[in-house]
Amino acid sequence: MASIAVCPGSFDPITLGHLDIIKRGAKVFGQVYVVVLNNSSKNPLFNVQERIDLIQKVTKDIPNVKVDSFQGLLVDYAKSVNATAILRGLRAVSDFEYEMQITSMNRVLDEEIETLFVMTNNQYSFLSSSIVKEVAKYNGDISELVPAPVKEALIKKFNS
Ligand code: COD
Repeated sequence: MASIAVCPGSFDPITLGHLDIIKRGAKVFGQVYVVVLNNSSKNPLFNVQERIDLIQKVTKDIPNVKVDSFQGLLVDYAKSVNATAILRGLRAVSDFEYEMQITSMNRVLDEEIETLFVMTNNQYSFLSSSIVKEVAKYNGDISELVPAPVKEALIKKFNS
């Protein structure tokens, strides 16, 4: 049976940092479900369908990646697709406390699910969706930060 991982996030929008984690995860797991979930502390710019469409566009060449969304607990989604792992990225020490908190919570909710971390690629260590949105909002160049379809969508969003 193929090993199945869930790669959860807000992906508002997906950046080259996210994509790098997804690609590396897809080399390790038989199947990776990239799932858009609600982070109650964030106020998204893109709606769920827009975020899904962008992720689908930029992962279409990775055969073992599926894109989905879920309203509810991550562990419930993971169970529904028979995933045994949650795949997350780590950028810096500043990520650690937050990641440790949600990892521990998810383990309390479901002790069977294992969270695995992929260390960011150095070139993306400073990159976040929030930074990208900030730069795009003031017409800065984001070509090196996001895939082309995401750049287009951000320009459209801030100019409509
Ligand atoms: N390099 C490497 N990794 C990166 C980079 C980068 N440049 N940028 C982001 N990442 C990683 C992040 O560290 C994270 O691991 C992942 O990519 C996704 O990041 P975000 O910011 O898009 O997603 P988050 O952190 O907002 O996702 C939080 C969830 C939506 C997963 C969480 O809130 C959740 O599970 N919600 C559902 C409800 C639930 O189950 N709650 C209980 C657990 S708290």
